[in-house]
Amino acid sequence: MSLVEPEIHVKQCDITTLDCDAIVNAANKSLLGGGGVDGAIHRAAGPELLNECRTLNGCKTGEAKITKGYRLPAKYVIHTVGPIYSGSDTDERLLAACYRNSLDLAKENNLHSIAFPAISTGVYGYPLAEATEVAVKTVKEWLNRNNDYAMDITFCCFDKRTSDIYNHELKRMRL
Ligand code: AR6
Repeated sequence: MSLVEPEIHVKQCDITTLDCDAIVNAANKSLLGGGGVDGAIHRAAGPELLNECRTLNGCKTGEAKITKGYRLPAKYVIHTVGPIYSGSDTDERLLAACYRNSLDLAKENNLHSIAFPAISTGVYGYPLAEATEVAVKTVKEWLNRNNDYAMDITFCCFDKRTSDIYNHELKRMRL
């Protein structure tokens, strides 16, 4: 078993411009589009994405489903549904499940690069610092458990405040 060095990047950009195997969509349970990053992904991918999403019968909070990327530079879109922040213990469990299930799905499909937006931290109201801690911790745990599989991970941050918080958290976790 060969061990591979984990690759984690923080980029401040629009996720729809990223040319990786999969980008992750912070969707809602219908998987039929919405605002924020979901709206941007559907606009950039084109109407074929919505057509494929209609066949998926939605998605539960914390779970993930995969579609093709259509007109996006990314080959696939992994749609996951973050929790609507409630301040209860389930928030962290469900947010961690989004990252873990997205990574598991990417691996099942033999994908080796993935970009995540800051799931739940927009419309769904999850405080950014707390959500970042969950994202980084969960990704780190996943990489440790899958250290024989090459996976390049990008945290795609839409603004500087988000990328500063991610960089700070990665430093704190020594990644
Ligand atoms: N590229 C990267 N990140 C982005 C982009 C983009 N193009 N656009 C926004 N963000 P949100 P949520 C960031 O609200 O909180 C939708 O209507 C944004 O700045 O998109 O999980 C869905 O349909 C923030 O940091 O997702 C759901 O109903 C992060 O992406 C609901 O919103 C997440 O913000 C999901 O809410």
